[in-house]
Amino acid sequence: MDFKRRNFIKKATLGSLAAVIGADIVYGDNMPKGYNLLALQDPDPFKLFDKDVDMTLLNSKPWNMEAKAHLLDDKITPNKFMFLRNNGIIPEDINADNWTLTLDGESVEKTKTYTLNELKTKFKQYSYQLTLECGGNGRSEFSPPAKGNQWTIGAVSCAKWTGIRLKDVLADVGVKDDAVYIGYHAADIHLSRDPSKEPISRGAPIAKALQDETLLAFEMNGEPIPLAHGFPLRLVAGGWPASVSGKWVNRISIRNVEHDGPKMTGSSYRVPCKPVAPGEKVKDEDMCIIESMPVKSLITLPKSGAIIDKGKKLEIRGHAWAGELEVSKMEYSIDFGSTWKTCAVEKPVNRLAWQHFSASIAFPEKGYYEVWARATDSQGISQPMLLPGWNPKGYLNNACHRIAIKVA
Ligand SMILES: Nc1nc2c(c(=O)[nH]1)N[C@H]1C(S)=C(S)[C@@H](COP(=O)(O)O)O[C@H]1N2
Ligand SMILES: [Mo]
Repeated sequence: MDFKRRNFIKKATLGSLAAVIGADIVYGDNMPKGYNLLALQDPDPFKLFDKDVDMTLLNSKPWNMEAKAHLLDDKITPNKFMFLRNNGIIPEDINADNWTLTLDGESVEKTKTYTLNELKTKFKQYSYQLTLECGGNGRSEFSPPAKGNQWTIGAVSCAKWTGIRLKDVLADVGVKDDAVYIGYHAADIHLSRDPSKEPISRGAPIAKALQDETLLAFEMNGEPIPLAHGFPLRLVAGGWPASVSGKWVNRISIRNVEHDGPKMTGSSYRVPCKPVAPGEKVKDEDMCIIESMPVKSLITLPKSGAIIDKGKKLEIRGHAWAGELEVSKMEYSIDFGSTWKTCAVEKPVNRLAWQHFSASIAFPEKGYYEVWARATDSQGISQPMLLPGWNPKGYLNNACHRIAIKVA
């Protein structure tokens, strides 16, 4: 509960509490001093968003939640294990029946508005499994620390998205030759509730917007997108920071300049163009926009802390992804990175989907071990064993994932 509300309750009279709740508090005189009425407590976010109770709540204003590694074991991430990242307040009264999408901007041939139904019927539909990772995933490990949600490893998902190609809609409205960027606008509400402010409005270069897999999606895992994940219409641009994938999208601007909406400028979703020392101040003009996400992987089975019997092999599995690229090699180490052995790694089901790996590990004797996993992308770049380069906002931590194992 925030301070404002706590103070309010401390000072509140029974009459004012009743006014907030909308009913008399019949035995109100018996309430223990300072007691917080259930009706005034935050709603249960796990129930509210259909999330598994093992998910970790990072923030309630706005709602931010992440998964633990072992919860991400499914090949296709179900809603209950999908991280939730909001910059503002989830839109309150969405009516899909009168939802529209407007295409505008300096570089649109002619501003045009489509109803959701028009989009669904006029354009061909496609389904892709797309990896969405928050640019700040892994932020909690940086030192000196970076402000913002302290994501550990769980701000990544790979659901199956169904919708229409943004490129088909762009072709239908007509894009002028000078177009360089698209920027999304959405229906969520700024934390200040000032209607003139947007919580976030990011975008991508035209080349990314024109990729086959860049969707305007209306379904996730075969069902309407859950409200918190962008119902009824969401931009999905796999392989890039998930902040590019605008939820509750109602307008897309075709820009003749780099899009300049909130969280697109300054230091948001940017890293120093050249490496800097930890803690160094970096000028905004020396920060570059994050595009394709770096190579990364996650061991999703077993759960860290597993115990196995001596002489038994440990079966591990997980996923690996590499932004716009493919993962070409997957390895594990049980000796803190001194030697590495190969894991089997599958091809992605489609471009920009994560890939599955597995291995069967033999341990030489009883004791404590850590299994470290390391992916290498198709350009030969591997995950760093521990932390990658420090950056002021704590983005792009793609360090090797590690689990603890005891052989007993
Ligand atoms: N309209 C809108 N779109 C948004 C956001 C938001 O706050 N509002 N957050 C972005 C960020 S920073 C991330 S990481 C992803 C999170 O997607 P998810 O909540 O569906 O997992 O949505 C992106 N799209
Ligand atoms: Mo994000």
